[in-house]
Amino acid sequence: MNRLDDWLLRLRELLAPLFLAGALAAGAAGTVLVGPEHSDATEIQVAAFNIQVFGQTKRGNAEVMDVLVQTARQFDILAVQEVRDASETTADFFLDRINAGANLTYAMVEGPRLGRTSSKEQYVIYYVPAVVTLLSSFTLDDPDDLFEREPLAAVFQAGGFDFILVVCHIKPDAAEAELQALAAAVPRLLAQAPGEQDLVLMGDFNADGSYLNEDELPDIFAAPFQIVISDTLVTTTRTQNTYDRIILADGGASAEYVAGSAAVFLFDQEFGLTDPDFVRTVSDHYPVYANFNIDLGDDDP
Ligand SMILES: [Ca+2]
Ligand SMILES: [Ca+2]
Ligand SMILES: [Ca+2]
Ligand SMILES: [Ca+2]
Repeated sequence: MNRLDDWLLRLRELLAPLFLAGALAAGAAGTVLVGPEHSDATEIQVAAFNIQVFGQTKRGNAEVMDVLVQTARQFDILAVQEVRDASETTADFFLDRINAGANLTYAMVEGPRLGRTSSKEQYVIYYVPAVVTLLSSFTLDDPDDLFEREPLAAVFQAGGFDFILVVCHIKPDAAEAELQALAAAVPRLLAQAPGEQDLVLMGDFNADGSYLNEDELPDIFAAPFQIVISDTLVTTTRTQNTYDRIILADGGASAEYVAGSAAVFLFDQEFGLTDPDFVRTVSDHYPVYANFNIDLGDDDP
């Protein structure tokens, strides 16, 4: 690389946040955003994002970090999967970056490093305490080792909406078995928050393509489940698959769910990113999100 190229690259890195800010201000695509940067008192926006091998290498890429930070700030809650860092510093690093210059401060719930091999992954749920209160959190007990990465759950309250958020990164090669285990675990998840009826399951469920015939998903999550990220949506940057899902359990959260709000956050379109290689460097997944009313009053029994 010659000195001019080097200088241009550095300039681009320095200016990247400005371009992103401009794209945000312009509201590039048609997404209806109600997250903390968009101050909506009646709804919250809850997202899940597999940030593909999110560790020291990725966090060292300033342009990628700008996209991740600007993406996180769109949402009141962001459930991140695939934090992979043996030093366990990346979750804090990302939190510090999100909060540097944010309008509202974020906090986080961090799960343990999970996995059957030396390749471990962590779930980290980022949230805005001024909007949502964290009541409790736990990792699901997995005594029979049904999950490669057992789900992390967090009980949140926002206005009149209290709910259990469950994030899980389903193992691709065991998608059907792990999803059945997740559906079967719902009574145990609900039991951790007595009286709570609202359960939101979200994450990279690998629920499409060669890993799972998506026609089988409604069988695994039969009524009263509601699959709000539906089969035609594309949630990856490399394929046409619907790996990432949001599923509402027991119907309780359906009352607060804003009908039709579940969608994919196309960060490339939102931020005007046109280089597909760069987009894929950010992640092989897009975030998925859904909006919930918080001003309806608590309808739990
Ligand atoms: Ca396990
Ligand atoms: Ca509730
Ligand atoms: Ca699909
Ligand atoms: Ca409810």
